[in-house]
Amino acid sequence: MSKILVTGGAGFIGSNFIRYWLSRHPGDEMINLDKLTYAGNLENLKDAEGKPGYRFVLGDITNVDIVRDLVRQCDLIVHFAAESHVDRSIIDAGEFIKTNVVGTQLLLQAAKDFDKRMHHVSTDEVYGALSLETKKRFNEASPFNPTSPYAASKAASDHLVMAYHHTHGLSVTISNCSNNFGPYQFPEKFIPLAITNLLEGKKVPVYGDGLYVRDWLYVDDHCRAIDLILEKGQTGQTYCIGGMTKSVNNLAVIKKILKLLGQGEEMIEFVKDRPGHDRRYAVDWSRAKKELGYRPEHDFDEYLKQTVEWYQKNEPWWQNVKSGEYREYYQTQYGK
Ligand code: NAD
Ligand code: TDX
Repeated sequence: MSKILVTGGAGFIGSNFIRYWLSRHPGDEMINLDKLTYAGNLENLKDAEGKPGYRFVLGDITNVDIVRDLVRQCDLIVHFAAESHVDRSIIDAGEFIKTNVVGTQLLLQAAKDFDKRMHHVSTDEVYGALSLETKKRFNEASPFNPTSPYAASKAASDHLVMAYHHTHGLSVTISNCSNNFGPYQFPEKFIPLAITNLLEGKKVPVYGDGLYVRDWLYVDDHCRAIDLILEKGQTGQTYCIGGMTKSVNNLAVIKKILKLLGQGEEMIEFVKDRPGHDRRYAVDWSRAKKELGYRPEHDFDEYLKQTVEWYQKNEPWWQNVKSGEYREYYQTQYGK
């Protein structure tokens, strides 16, 4: 039986991870430390509340006292908490540096002082962009070349994790995964933004020419990959985790969603491109396959359909999320 400190468990991937873990590892204890920023939502965890072994703590990973107190109490840290949206980091990167870099360092320091293991959840964006002309994929040996302030803050946090391992022998693992999709994803990210806009009768903003490629990973595949890393991963090792899509660009994703919702291409609105927009991400997950037995099991088209259905069935969830602070942000971005 383990006692796991999950940071950022009220966000998209963290809440799916807590649900995944509680159903597969009954008997384990989980403490969810989350600041509840605009992206954190306890509605994501209604089914976990009241389960034996689950406890929520409202707090900031940059608060050294809270971090040390909770790290001391647990066996293992699974670190999701982050500012996660590239567009926000382009507007102002301040919170990204505080949470993603300083917060990660405080967790590492506490893990070192209390001799705990830490798994750090990171992104393929640390490796920069691939071109459309090659078939190359990122792997664990790819050089870091982050291009957005978000990616730079995650790259800095990955370096810190490895530096604590190298210098102090801290027991760490890292997962660098591709774009996740699935239920409870905040509708500022492309897929849930597109679905919820269309359900509201609004157009979908497509940046630039729409020919940007992402390697879509269903969130449950990501949760299973983390489970495998915790079970079999080697300390000091990074694992690249990708999904089942071969090569699908944003326009193709939108067309699939439009078809699922029975709507036409007039709902696509080409808008100004994201500054510094990375053309393509693709992940080679062969190390995870070889060492952990990982392979993605959720087909993109099938789980895109299920994700669309989830947003159709859970309108009160996203209507609530799309109000307030998020609406103000959206209005300043798109003027509507
Ligand atoms: P999210 O934005 O949905 O959730 C982030 C959570 O962290 C929220 O609950 C928020 O309240 C919490 N948080 C933010 N700052 C905090 C702080 N200072 N203290 C405590 N809690 C804080 O993010 P997500 O999409 O679930 O991503 C989770 C992790 O996975 C992040 O580290 C992200 O970089 C990484 N990642 C995400 C994706 C993706 O496609 N979403 C892909 C690769 C890696
Ligand atoms: O309105 C939009 N229109 C659009 O064309 C939005 C929000 C996005 N896009 C494009 C930009 C990207 O090419 O869609 C693609 C996906 O965009 P995001 O959902 O913002 O994801 P991305 O920038 O690829 O980063 C995501 O994957 C890696 C997560 O947000 C990161 O947290 C993760 O590390």
